[in-house]
Amino acid sequence: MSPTVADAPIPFVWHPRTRRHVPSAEIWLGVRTPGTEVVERVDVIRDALIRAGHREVTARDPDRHALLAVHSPELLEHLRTIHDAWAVGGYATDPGQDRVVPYVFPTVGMLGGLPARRAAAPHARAGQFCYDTMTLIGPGTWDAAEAAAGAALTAVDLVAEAAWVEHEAGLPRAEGPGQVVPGTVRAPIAYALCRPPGHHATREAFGGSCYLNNAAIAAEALRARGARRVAILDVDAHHGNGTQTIFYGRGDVLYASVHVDPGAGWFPHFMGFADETGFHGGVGTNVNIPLPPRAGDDRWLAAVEELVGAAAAFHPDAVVVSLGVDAAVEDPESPLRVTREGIAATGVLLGGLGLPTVVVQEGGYHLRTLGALVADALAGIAEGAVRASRR
Ligand code: SP5
Ligand code: ZN
Repeated sequence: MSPTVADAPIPFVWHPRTRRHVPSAEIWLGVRTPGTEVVERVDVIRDALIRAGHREVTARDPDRHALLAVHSPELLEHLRTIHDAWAVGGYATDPGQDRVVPYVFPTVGMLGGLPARRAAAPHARAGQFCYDTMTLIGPGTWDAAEAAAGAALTAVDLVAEAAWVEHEAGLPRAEGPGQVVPGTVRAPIAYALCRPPGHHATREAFGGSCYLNNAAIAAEALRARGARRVAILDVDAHHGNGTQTIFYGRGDVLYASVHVDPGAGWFPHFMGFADETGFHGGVGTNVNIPLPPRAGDDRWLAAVEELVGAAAAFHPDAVVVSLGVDAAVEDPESPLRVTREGIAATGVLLGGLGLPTVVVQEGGYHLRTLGALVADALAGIAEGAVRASRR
């Protein structure tokens, strides 16, 4: 299977501001290690997509209510202001740390049932909203996170508007301007080159190299555009604990993920198990398929098929794909062993749903292959959508 995109280009959205986030390091077990979610990631992906003939679109700014649909005002305020407070606090010279790094975490175990007060010291507030020590904040982090969310929202605009144009042409795709409903023609697809990624960010906390949950923001924006049910399919190598948490009690948004088994010792460690299936109004709308480390194409693609089956049975009006390509065998951040062909075939399966689809970039850290992997995944999605429209 080698899909080509010449006849099925996908608009891709980004903003140069996504380059302003320079993590510089991750504090790993107390040790300063090189950052993995680096600026060059956008450059190699962008180059590959331009070379593949896709059309570049500049992201708009996100509207505040679209961010508040997913995140608490306190988290947004923290992300927007904490680096300035850190700079004023002089931490860059004493103790010599220019990035915002937490040291104390107000866990449930610490508070014993009391609510966490807003800490006075910036170095304490750092641990109030961040749940790990790997996700640092620099001077451009908020700008980039905001731009990434804007990219996801612009991709939603493109998909919803394409759906309406098809409807105007007599094709049953949309009920009103910018509205999304299911139809019978090749589904519109748009890709958001989000950086930093988002699926580890919860309503009020961040971590795992993520700050704002771009996929969740896209899903809520699709709902605001008229999609009654949205399926989020997460093929990043890690479980998207943030996205799961945001929609865990919701029956209108399905979250379905394949990832390396947290029970085998992999991030995010505490979530992503198969028995997490949703609660309250969301019982049965959360699907986790953990795979053993070293799983390759066969197990991976069987799991993706299962996710796609769960999504089809959910009868969504639109789909959000959390597209990480860190399951690839070359990737330094995951032990999974999916080949380049396996990534392309993953795309074909996802596109085969034949629904309006917003693709959001998550992880993928092997710079030499990252661009090709994303381009192949998108080509696969386009190919799958074309095949679905002929069925
Ligand atoms: C979006 C995404 O793929 N986030 C991945 C976050 C998982 N990071 C786990 C890192 C575990 C320790 N890595 C050691 C390398 C330190 N530089
Ligand atoms: Zn990942």
